[in-house]
Amino acid sequence: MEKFTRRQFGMSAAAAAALAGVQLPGIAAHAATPEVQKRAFPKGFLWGCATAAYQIEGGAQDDGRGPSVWDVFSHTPGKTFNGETGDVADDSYHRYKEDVLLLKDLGVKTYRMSLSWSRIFPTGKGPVNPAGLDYYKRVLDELHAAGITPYVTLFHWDLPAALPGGWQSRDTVKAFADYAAFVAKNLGDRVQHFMTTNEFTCFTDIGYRDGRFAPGLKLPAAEANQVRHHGILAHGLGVQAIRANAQPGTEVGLAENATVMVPVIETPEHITAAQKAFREHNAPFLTAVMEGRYLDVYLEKEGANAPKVQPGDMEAISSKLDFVGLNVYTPTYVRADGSARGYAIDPRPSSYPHMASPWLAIGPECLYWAIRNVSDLWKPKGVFITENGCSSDDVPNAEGRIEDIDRVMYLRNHITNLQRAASEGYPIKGYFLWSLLDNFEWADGYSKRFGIHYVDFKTQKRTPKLSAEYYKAVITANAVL
Ligand code: PNW
Repeated sequence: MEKFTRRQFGMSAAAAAALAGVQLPGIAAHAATPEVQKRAFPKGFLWGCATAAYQIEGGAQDDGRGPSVWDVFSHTPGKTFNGETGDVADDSYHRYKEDVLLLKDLGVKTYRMSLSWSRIFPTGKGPVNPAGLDYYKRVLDELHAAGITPYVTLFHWDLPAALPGGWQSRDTVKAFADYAAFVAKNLGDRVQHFMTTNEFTCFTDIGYRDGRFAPGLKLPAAEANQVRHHGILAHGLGVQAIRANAQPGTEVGLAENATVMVPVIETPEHITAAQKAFREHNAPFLTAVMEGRYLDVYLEKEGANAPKVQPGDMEAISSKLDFVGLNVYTPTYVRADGSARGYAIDPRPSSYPHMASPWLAIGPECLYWAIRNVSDLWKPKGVFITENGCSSDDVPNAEGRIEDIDRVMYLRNHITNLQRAASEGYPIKGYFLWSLLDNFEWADGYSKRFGIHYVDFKTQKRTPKLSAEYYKAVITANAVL
C-alpha cells in the first residue's frame, strides 16, 4: 500500500526505498537501555522539520500568485548567486504530496511551513485570490491526513511587492494584521499553531540597511530603525489579529533569531555577563517583544535615530505569546569584564570552525544557551527551536548516497544541547530541523544545501541523506543518539 502511494506521487522508487526501507532494528530496545534513557527527551516532545514558502514552492506565477519582493530582488541582476531565483525552487507547489510523504517517513509529528502572502493576496491587500488559499487548504489537509500538525509562519520574508514602501510604511503593518486576521479566519479550522514573522533582523536590517536581502535598500539609520519598529509592530498586531479570529485554544508565537550569547566559560560571572548581553543586544527585537519597551541602552545608542513610537505600539508589540520560537544556528561568546556595562564580546579567532556557509560558526552549546537565556530572563510558557540545521557540501557518492557526516555531527551536538535544556527543566516543547529539503537559500541561491533530503534541481528527485536516517533514529528513540 505504502509503495503504491509513493509511485502515485512520482517519488523515485530508489528515494522511497532509501528511507522507508531503512529498518531501525532494535531501536526501541536500544532506546530503553539505561544509558540511552539518560539522554531521553520528555514524552510528547515535538520533533519536526521546517521550510519556508519562497524557498521551496516555486510555482511563482501559478494560479494568480502576485510577485513578492524576493521575486523582484532575485530577478535583479547581481543580487543572488548566479542570478538564481525561487521561480521553481523545489517545485513543492506541485510536489507537496511527495514532501508530506518524506515527513511521514521521518516520523515527525509537526511541520513548520510558511504561507506566501502574495499567493493569498496578490497585491498584499484585497482582493483575495481563492486559488492561493485553496492550495494551502490542500497542503494542510495532506498534512493532517498524515498525522502531522502544521505550525504556520505567516511571514517568512516574501512581502507582496505591490505594497507601497514595503516595511518602510506603517500601512504595511496594517496590511499584515488584516492578512493575519484573514488567515486565522479562513484556515483556522486547519491551523491552531501560528508564528507571525520570521527573523526580524533579516527582513529589516539585512533588507533595508545592508541591502543584501530583498528589497536591497541601504537606508540611513533613522529610517532603518523605523523599519525595525514596523517589523515588531506587525508581529504584535498580528498576534492580536490571530487571537481575535482563530479557534479557541490556538497557540501563537514567533520565530526569532536572537543573537545567542554564550558564556565563554560556565562560571557565574560569565553567565551573568552573557545574559545581560543577550537582553541588551536583542533590545530592538526580542527584548522589546518580551518587555514592551525599548531598553535605555538601545535608545541612548541610537539617539536622534531611535524609532518613532506611537501610543499603544509597545502594548501591541508585547502581546502575550503562547511560545517563543528561536531559530538557532551560531554562538556569540561573551565574557565578564571590568567595563561599565560589565561584559565584552569575544571575537572568533580565524581558526574557528564553520559549516559550508561562512557565517555558520559551529558552537553547539548555543542551542542550550538560547533556551536558557530566554527562559531565565522572561519565563515564557513554552519555547520551541523553530529552526536549527546547517549547510554542507553534499555530493552523492558512487552509489548515489549522500553521506553528510558533518551535518550528522552538527545535529548530534546540537540535539545533545537541546536534551540538556530539557533535562534541566527549561520549558522546551519541540524542535524543527532546518530543513526538510535543499532549497533556495536566499542570496546564496542553490549553492548552499541545508536539507536532510538531497534535491537534484534538474530532475527534482529527492533523496534522503544520512542525516535523514539519523534524524529518523533520534525521533524513534526520542533520545540523543
Ligand atoms: C534563516 N546569517 O536565515 C532563515 O530563517 C531561513 O530561511 C534560512 O534558509 C536559514 O536560516 C539558513 O540560512 C538566516 O547570515 C540567513 O547570519 C542568514 C543568517 C542567519 C539566518
